[in-house]
Amino acid sequence: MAQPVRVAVTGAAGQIGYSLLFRIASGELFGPDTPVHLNLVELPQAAKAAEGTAMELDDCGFSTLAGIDIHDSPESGFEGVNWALLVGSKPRGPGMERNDLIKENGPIFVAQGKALAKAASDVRCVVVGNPCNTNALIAQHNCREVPATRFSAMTMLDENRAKAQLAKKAGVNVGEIKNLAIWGNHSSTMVPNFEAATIGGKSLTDVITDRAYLEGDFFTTVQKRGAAIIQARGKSSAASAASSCIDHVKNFLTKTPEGEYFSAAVPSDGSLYDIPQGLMFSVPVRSNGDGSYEIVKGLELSDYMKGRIGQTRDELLKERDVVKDLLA
Ligand code: NAX
Repeated sequence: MAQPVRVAVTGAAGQIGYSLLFRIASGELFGPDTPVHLNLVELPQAAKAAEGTAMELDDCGFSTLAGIDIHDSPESGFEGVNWALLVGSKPRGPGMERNDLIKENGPIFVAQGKALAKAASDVRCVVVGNPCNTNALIAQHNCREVPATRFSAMTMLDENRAKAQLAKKAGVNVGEIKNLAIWGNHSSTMVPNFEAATIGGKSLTDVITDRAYLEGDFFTTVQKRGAAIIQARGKSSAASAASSCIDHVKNFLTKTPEGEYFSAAVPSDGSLYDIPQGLMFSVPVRSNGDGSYEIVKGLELSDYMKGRIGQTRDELLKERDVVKDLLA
């Protein structure tokens, strides 16, 4: 068999970890012929719970699972890994403001960014833990050994949520909806750009002609979906987040079909769509299939979309300002 792909997952004993690890171990992510070695990275107090998850992973009898290690520090947990999936972070406490959460979680991503220097030379890092764009920015700044383009933050859950809403509205299978990119921050300012999307090869706005719905209910449902799930379940999204993380990594590993794209927050080089240089900004992306990617160029944005994108850009600039002391 081939050499195992080594994958670190932080927050391995958490809700998302519990869904994500089994799908990686089963061979779904890297294919049935590629063995996977998992590094479960947790806080010392949650290492015991991670052991339980590791026992269950063993008990599944996945032939693609080459090994599991449990680590209570990123320094040992990231050693030699090809993929680092940074899921663990502190949840927002009652009455906590977003800026407080950003400040609380920032140091985690400083330490994890530094520890990525020990990863394999081809490492790719995906940040899921919130606020994921800004956490990814912090990790990237603290690991100059790894090219910035190897860091991304996950907005695939937002894309999947948006597609599901539009598929229901149009009465079509979700697979009919293409090129529904999320722009900006994974937060309530995110912008699902319905104007460029298609349904069954036709322009989405020719199929769903109710503009008031698209600018109103559609936007707010997608932007507030996370909160609605917490209200219904009493816990935040977990299986859907794990599933979208699988989609995110697969999207980067697979050559994107001609004429299509997907959403991911990646570093801006400042040359496109008035997005300031360096921000981790969700944009439409095409993968070359070898892990490298390009941001889709030349998309027309209406004044309406530019206005919305401006709001999410301003929010990300403010977040960057809050953590400026952590950006090496
Ligand atoms: P849980 O609270 O269930 O689990 C988090 C786990 O992370 C815990 O086991 C904790 O011990 C561990 N942890 C905390 N700090 C750590 C550190 N420094 N190193 C290693 N492990 C650490 O949260 P869960 O529901 O799994 O969510 C994880 C993160 O994903 C949260 O920040 C959450 O807000 C974020 N989400 C991001 C989404 C996205 O689309 N980008 C959507 C889902 C989710 O809300």
